[in-house]
Amino acid sequence: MNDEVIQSGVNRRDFLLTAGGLCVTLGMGALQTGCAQSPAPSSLGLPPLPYKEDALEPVISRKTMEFHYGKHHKAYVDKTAELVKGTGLANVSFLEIMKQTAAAPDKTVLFNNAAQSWNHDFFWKSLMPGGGGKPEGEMAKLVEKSFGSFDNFKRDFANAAVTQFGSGWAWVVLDGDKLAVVKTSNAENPILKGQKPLLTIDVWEHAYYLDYQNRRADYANAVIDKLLNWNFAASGLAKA
Ligand code: MN3
Repeated sequence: MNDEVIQSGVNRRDFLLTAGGLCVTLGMGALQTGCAQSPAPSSLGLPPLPYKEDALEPVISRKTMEFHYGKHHKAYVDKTAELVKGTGLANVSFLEIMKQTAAAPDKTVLFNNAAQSWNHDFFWKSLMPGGGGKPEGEMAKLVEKSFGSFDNFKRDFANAAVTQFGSGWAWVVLDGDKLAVVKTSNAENPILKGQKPLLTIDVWEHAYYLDYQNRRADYANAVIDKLLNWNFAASGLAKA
């Protein structure tokens, strides 16, 4: 299945039935005349991976990515879209759904799926082929100021990933004027505690079991050393 189909769920060559009547598209670049615009795309689709499924090998295998992105992440997105139908949340972002349902006991399933959708998109952006190493510039200064040294940071981040009991996430967040390492259970997200996520590592077993089995520490250290996207973290800092 190509990216276009994955993202939209609709192949452009298909006949599209819109609110305005039958609308025929003739392929890429064809003019659509005499037919209504397609419905505004929901903001709740599966975001594209920022790299190919095999791009993180050997740290994370293509097989893991096929399941993790193509099955797990997609299932959270699909379930969210299903659950918001007919509610006032059908056209808002995963982040907004997460915020609006976090304190609603009767919306736990929606919260879990929306938060997991957001968390996974953020996780893919937290990684890059050829990543890892030390950050530069402002981020390097902030790491030093917050943890004392880059080695201390690495130790703390790996430790959070390893000691999160059961399913969850390890995060690097901006908390006030310093960085902090925190961990959350299941779908929980530090945004809900007023912290700004800059990087994350998924420590649900589905994230590493095919490649590392029970060796979560090996997975966490390999991700930190070889995949962390410090440019993405810096872009989050710039927006803070
Ligand atoms: Mn996951």
